[in-house]
Amino acid sequence: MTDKPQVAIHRALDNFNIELPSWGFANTGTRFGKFIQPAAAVTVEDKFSDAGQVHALTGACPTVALHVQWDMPNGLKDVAQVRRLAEKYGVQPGSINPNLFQDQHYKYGSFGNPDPAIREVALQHTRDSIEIATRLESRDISMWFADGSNYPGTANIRHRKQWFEENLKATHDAMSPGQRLLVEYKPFEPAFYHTDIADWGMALLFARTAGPQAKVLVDTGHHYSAQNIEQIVAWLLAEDMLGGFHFNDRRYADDDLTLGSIDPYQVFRIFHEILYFEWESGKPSDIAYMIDQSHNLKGKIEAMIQTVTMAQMLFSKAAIVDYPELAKAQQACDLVRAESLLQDAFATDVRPAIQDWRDSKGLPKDPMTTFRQSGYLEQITKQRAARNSQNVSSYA
Ligand code: RM4
Ligand code: MN
Ligand code: MN
Repeated sequence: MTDKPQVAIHRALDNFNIELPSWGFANTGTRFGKFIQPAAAVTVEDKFSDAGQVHALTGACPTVALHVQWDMPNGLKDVAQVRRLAEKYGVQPGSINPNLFQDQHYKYGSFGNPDPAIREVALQHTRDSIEIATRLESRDISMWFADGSNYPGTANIRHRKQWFEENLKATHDAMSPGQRLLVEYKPFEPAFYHTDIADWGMALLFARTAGPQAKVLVDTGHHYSAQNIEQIVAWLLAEDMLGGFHFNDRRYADDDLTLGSIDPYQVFRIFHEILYFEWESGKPSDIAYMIDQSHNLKGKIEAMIQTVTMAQMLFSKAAIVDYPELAKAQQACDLVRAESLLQDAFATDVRPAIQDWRDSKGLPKDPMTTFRQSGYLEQITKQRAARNSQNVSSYA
């Protein structure tokens, strides 16, 4: 590798942070059941502790996303504790995720519920979440809705759209100037006929209606097979509407598999569109990179380390595409040359340069091996096994 790519990789990694999901450290499962891991996080303190480990080993995860109901069940009363944990474990609260899908009253929806009283409950929870974000100095309020319907004819799709617009505007009005509202979309699940925010176009329209601080959140798992996600990314960048990512990989649906485990080239192409945009426009993009994965079978901390190092690798590969040459080849319609420039970057072994970067930051060269040798997993397994053994779930 010449000097130039090495420099590009170091610069790219200096600017690349990725947020960890608190829920990725807890016991989760499929709808058919949970396989309990003795080392899984039980309390919010465990989650901060585990996230702190991943950050200490990778240097790339200074924040942890919080799901209000799971991590702060007492709402504002839990703020002081979360601040204390952030201080203790060296990871700050990141995006705040209101939970509008779990409580019994959301059976027929939250912002799209035909009952105005329930829409108001959902809005109030969202306002409380914004207040939590303010007190925790979190910038992003990240909204995912399970709203939708299961059978044709059972919901007034246009009315629901309007109710969403009203509540999203009210949400936007409740934010302070520095905050952002991230609107996530998903084509199906848990609703299987229609979902109120089913794709990026709907999320974009809602974000535009809500106000200037609203942007779209792209969860890579929330697309139909074969959909061109990097084109969506390029369009959102061009519209200045790309707010953040939830990264995970998929084979069939919203599988929440480890990033890059199925299709690393796709993640590379997404990063490429972002970095190409930055090079061409001369301005940095303002994107919250977040992980949205919860591993049911893999060890949770190991899976997170795997994810972060994979993200760093694919981001580094995207950072060494020869942009001036690519622009020339595209302009000249030299298809093979243009395509090869991407393929050459993707084929480059960037691991030595990444190890070098880690070394320069005083980080372990190989975070996974260091984690495995650290004894942390054995220690938490001992501490948490008894509490986790109480945790059982079944489908029916
Ligand atoms: C959803 C969506 C949300 C996440 C929940 C747990 O499918 O991806 O972002 O918060 O799962
Ligand atoms: Mn998500
Ligand atoms: Mn999802």
